[in-house]
Amino acid sequence: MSQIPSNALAEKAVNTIRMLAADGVQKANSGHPGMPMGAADMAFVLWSRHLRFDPAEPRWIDRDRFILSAGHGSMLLYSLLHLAGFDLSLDDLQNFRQVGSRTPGHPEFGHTPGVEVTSGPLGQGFANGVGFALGQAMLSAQLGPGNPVEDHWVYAIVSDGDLMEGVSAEAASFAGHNKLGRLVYLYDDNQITIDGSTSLAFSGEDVTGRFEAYGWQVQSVDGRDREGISRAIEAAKADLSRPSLVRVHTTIGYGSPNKHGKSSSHGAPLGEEELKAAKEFLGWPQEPRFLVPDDVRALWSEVVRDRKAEHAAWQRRAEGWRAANPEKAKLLDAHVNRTVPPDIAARLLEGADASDATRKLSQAVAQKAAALVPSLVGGSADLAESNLTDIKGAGGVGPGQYAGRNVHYGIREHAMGAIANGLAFDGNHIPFVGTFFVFSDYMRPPVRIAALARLQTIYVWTHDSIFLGEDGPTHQPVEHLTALRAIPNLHVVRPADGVEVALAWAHALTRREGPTGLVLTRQKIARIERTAGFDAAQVLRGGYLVAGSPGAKVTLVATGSELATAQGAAALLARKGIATRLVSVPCLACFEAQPEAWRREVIPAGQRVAVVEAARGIEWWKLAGSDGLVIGIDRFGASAPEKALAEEYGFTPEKVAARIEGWLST
Ligand SMILES: Cc1ncc(C[n+]2csc(CCOP(=O)(O)OP(=O)(O)O)c2C)c(N)n1
Repeated sequence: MSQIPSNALAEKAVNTIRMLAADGVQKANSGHPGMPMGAADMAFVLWSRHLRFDPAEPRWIDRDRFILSAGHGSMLLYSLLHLAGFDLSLDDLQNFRQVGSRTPGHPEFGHTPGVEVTSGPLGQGFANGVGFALGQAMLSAQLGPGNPVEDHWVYAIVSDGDLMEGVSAEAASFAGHNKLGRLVYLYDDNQITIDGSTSLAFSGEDVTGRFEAYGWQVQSVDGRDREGISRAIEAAKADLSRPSLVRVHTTIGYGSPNKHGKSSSHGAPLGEEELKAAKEFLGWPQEPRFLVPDDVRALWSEVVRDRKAEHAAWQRRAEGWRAANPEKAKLLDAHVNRTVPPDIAARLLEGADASDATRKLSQAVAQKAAALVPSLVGGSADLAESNLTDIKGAGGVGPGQYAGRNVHYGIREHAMGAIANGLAFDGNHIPFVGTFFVFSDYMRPPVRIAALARLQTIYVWTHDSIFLGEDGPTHQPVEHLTALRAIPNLHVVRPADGVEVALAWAHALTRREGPTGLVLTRQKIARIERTAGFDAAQVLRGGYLVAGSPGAKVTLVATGSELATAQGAAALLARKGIATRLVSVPCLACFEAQPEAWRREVIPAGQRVAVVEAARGIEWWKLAGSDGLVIGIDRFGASAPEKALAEEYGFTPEKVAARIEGWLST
């Protein structure tokens, strides 16, 4: 541990953070100075005295994780990363919020070394941290005592906004239940949000009581009391049986004589005059801007030198552990590399040529996948029985029991998505999480972040259409395929049978640059008959020809359960002398990413195209074209048996064939 700096030097180091943030926001003429200025003391204490890191190896597996959940305070994080020697220069800080800079408005994972999560949508980072702690506990339990990931902590700075968002409540409840004691969250309790005082909307709430009731340890400390903050962090770590929240009472915009304690310092530059006044107030030179005094630089070099020594000591221990535990070392590597066998598609395809409810087919494939991919961990929001997500024989995760591979997220879809993202950000697991497709709405914010941050998160969304039946329109997705397909970099895959399900899983397991949603039926699907010579690899292209009459001028496109319906319709049309080609498009985004030659082979020019999908269908018009037909659904579903709904909504082979015949005759 480095020498604790004198009070004067510590004060200077804290002011360095404040002024880097204020200068950065001023230069960009945009951003949030108040939070960094108010939280600079706690950030300095945490980073200089407690946080374990090595700037030369930002992904060191036993580093402490630091999450800035209040991502709008990004200049705080960028200043810390710069001072702590990460690959982020003063030039980068000066380019805050500019085109192509490494210092975007809110932290973006994969964009800036040392940024652990993409944060900004309040509450997400809070829940991501829970995923990090869960991942640490699970991997550590698999590896046994003395392992090389045993000893790290998950720290976060969270704000009023984070704690008001429901997702943090879900995640806190989950963390308390599961006794994730390696979480240490510092709450920037400044009682100010954008609209003004928290008394406008957050007054009567007993945050301490609420978190204690969740099973957290809660402490309170003054935000300028650096020793007190440090002691609180020690006390949080001393209680391994509970996560910890340290309420740090701060003043937003501290140092700005006219804006401190006010929402005016939250989200706008201080302004030249006020910046000048703040520098005067803090005894800081007016020029140069972005000043890092030499003694502050020296302080940080000392901190970094000590941290590197800790890393080196860890490396020696880890090598010893590897030598003594070769099998466990392999397991660790399989997690860290998220190893997937190169022939995964072929392995999952073995015996997969079956027809059934696609959720059931998925269950069978997931068992095989879990045996082949040690880092795969499952879970569901209390619907494991319906989503069929359990990894059989692998055991559940619960309080103090982390060696299982099935996470019980409870009925907390939003936090489930964000916790899964935490696992994926951390990178040592491939998480898959299940719920009813209609409730993908409840987890949409983390799905969007997963797509943006290029995370390998897998969603098992079952009960994928009105054909789930009697539960009725509250449970019947209609617009969800369209809504999710609108998210860039999310692959929505709606397979039709065992072959497509196996390849959908293979795709999800090998796709490292973004999330995949598997959209699966509750009901059984009739067998799909493919033309001889079918090559399973074609499924991975997102769209392929299932069957076709030579010379046909009409192509029927369908997905999931409607592929069998369209196949039935094609047979009826053939009897009337109307030849068709049948195309399956289990993944529209994958198909659209194919070279034009493939797309043209699947849907040749000059074809009339009819798409059949029991959903909103808006996105299919690009394939159908202006003389095409989209047989979809433009109203909500209804509570009735599946077969009655198929009649009512026009999704029997007969009704589909009749629609197509009518369309062709116009
Ligand atoms: C989900 C979400 N809703 C709204 C916002 C817009 N927003 C950014 S900061 C903020 C509130 C700021 O209050 P607080 O969290 O206390 O931060 P501080 O004022 O202390 O900087 C809001 C509403 C957001 N980033 N995320």
